Amino acid sequence: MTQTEKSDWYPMWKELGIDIEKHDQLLAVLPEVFKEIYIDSQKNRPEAIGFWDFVVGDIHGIRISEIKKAKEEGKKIIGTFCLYVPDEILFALDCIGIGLCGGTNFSNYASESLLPTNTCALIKSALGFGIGNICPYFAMADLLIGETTCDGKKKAWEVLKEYKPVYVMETPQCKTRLQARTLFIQELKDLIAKLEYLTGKKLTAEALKSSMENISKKRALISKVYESRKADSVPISGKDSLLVSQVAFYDDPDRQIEMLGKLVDELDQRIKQGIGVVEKGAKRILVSGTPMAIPNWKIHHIVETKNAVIVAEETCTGTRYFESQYEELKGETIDELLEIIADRYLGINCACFTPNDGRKEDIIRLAKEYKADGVILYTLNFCQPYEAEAISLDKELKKAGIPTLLITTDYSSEDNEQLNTRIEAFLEML
Ligand code: BJ8
Repeated sequence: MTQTEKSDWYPMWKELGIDIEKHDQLLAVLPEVFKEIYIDSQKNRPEAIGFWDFVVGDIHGIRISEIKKAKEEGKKIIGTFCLYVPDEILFALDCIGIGLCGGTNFSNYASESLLPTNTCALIKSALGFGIGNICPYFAMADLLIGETTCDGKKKAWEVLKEYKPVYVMETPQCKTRLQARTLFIQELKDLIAKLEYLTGKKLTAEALKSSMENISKKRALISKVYESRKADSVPISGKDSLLVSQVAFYDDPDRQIEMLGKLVDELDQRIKQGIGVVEKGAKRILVSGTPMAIPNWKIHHIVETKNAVIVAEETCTGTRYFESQYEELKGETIDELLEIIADRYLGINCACFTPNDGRKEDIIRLAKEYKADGVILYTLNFCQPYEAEAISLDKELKKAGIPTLLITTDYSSEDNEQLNTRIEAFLEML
């Protein structure tokens, strides 16, 4: 992928069955939004971030053409919607895994009549993109893998299966139980069997181990980007860091490793030279809650236009994506490696589990590590697991002496005024 290449992607989109009129409308809005949020309102960004600007600028172009080529060469394309579907297994079987969560209400028109009104924005958006034929990644997918996390998603898979082959992995509900681990390992084995059938390939321990090492390398580099945000002054904005995580869900892992390496080197240099994106002493915010898929930059944008900076996200597009790294990979057989994978994933504290006390501990630890002045508990409307946890976390964090602000919102801009006022008041009080 080169940053100077410009191509006409229309023939490819037509071949994929994309609704060109709607897609044009989408692509007419996205660059403007990106320019306003990322280019015009930020200064002193790291140079290496230019790669991520380019990726968003060509969001349905080069990467789609790469995937299309890989598909023509026999690779299978797998769409996923949750961290709990292990990328390392997909790539070990020579598949390409693509995160398909949606972050805009642009696509809701296509899913509204198929879902109850009280469905969260992320599900409405993701389904709308697929069903409305406006997402080439979805169009390209040979298989969608769902999971049994929240109720909204469980029912979404039943709708989606009318449009694409869907396979549902069962994720345990009480993940600390001994049998949860056994169940999850069995689910991983069933997933492997499903993918082996789809690809006609047999998983080997060597391929699995090498894929685990590769994905782990990518996660470790994202973790280093986050590590740099502990500095004062912060060398990269919350908006840019969020973009880095969002792109990691669908870009080629090897290219990510290369580009993240360059970014991390630059961030190290910036810290040594004292170069930051905000003044020293600017208010530092930790955001915790539901994932933020592209182009959901709403809260970050509001916070960071107020001389404050988001220093970390306790979300699945944040620390939950890369924390709990594999220690030294000791396993040699598939069974041993699957145990390591299961232990890593069952260490992720998503609100869909009960009990989920680990999340409170994570937030308190992260607030300390990133020297956050306050925490924004961010939830999408109608997301019961995260809304419920936000209420109890609010009390617990206050008890621990950490100021909090509870925000429940969606992808529209209708509440922007109100959020502006509330966030401003919160920052003033810190
Ligand atoms: S591991 S957070 S990616 S389930 S916002 S769809 S929970 S109603 S996205 Fe998630 Fe996996 Fe958990 Fe992470 Fe449901 Fe809530 Fe909507 Fe959500």
